[in-house]
Amino acid sequence: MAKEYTFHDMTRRRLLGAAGMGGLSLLTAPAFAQRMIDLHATGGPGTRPLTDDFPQKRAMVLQRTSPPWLETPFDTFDKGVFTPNDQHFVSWHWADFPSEPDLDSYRLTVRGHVNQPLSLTIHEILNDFPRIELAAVAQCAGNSRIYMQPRVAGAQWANGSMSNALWTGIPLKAVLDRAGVKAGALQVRFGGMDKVILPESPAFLKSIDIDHARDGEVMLAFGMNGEQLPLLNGFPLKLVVPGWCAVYWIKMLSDIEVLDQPDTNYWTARGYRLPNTPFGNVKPGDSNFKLIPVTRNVPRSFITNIRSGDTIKTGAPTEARGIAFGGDCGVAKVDLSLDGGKNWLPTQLGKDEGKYSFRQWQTRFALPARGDYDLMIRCTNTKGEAQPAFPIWNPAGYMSNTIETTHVSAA
Ligand SMILES: Nc1nc2c(c(=O)[nH]1)N[C@H]1C(S)=C(S)[C@@H](COP(=O)(O)O)O[C@H]1N2
Ligand SMILES: [Mo]
Repeated sequence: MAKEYTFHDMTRRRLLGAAGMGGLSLLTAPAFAQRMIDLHATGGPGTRPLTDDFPQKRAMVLQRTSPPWLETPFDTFDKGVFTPNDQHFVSWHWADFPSEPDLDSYRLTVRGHVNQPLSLTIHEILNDFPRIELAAVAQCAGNSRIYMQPRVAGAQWANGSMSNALWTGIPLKAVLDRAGVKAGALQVRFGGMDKVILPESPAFLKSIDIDHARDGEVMLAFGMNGEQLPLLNGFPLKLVVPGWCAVYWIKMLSDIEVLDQPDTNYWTARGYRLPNTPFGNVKPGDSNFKLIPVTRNVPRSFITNIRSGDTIKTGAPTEARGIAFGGDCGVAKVDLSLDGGKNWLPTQLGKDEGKYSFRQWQTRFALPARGDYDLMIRCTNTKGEAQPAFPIWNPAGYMSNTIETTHVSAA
């Protein structure tokens, strides 16, 4: 039974989202205790402070203060497949967004190539449409960028610009149907309540194709793990595009425009592009490749209970566990290697929370003799796509899904 989200609920609790935000724009440097976290990254600075200075967030890895880039601490992923709301990662392009969105004046506009433009109140969004619920991983296209060698420009995310949640909302299709999409519609463009800082900067907008927008799964979400959205994750409404990179998941969603021409806005037409090569992989210095937009997620898997540098007792039965996701389809299998990828052992998959969700895996192993070992974990999705063994590199640092290696020693 889906939790009831009522207008009253959201109004009464909206102030939660504002706590502490007044001071956020004034923060230039973290003013809190400097507990540092080691991201195990080479080729540049590899540590970051942990911060609990942001509203509705517990300790997060601080990548940048304003606009906030906050990473989910990796040990969170060992505790379950759903990332708690107060540890769901945060990323914004522009620092100018409301610290207390006013629900009374909030409107979601639906306009463009439609028969009947709409201006929906939060009350109408909550009450006038069917509800849907699904689990889906939100992952920044630049997740794990810090591990690309040589390093590339952009947020130096380790593996924590991804999070999984159970999303509750209404199908985008239902809203588009109410507006009545005209024949000849090509794309749907989404914008939020955030504003550019410099007038010449392009507003952050993203578009998806009309058929994708009407697939019944793309969702306007107001609920996240049974709660309202945290402010920094897009309160009061967030576009959820299951299986696609989080860059499409517009936060503080306020505008939906149906286009009868391809979107020419910077962020759709030019930004967020990767090489049109297998796994988006190229060599530094290469330039003979085409760029294509980042779109769907690709399979990934992680060991969450063992970290590089750990020592394991020789011969002792040892538990390995972690998470995996298939990308834009489910997880078919997750395999573990104890010998740097020569041999692979099957693992047991945990509960299936839906094909876009994290899935837990676990197994037991023993390291036969003293020495150093490279543990590797590999996800194969239900389309038969497996993670590659070679390191992926591209100039923007997008869509890395190389098999993860954990260096341990048996003693
Ligand atoms: N309105 C708005 N939505 C946005 C963005 C933004 O800058 N503004 N950034 C996008 C990117 S690149 C990412 S990775 C996700 C981050 O979502 P989160 O902060 O809820 O984790 O939001 C996406 N939606
Ligand atoms: Mo992102």
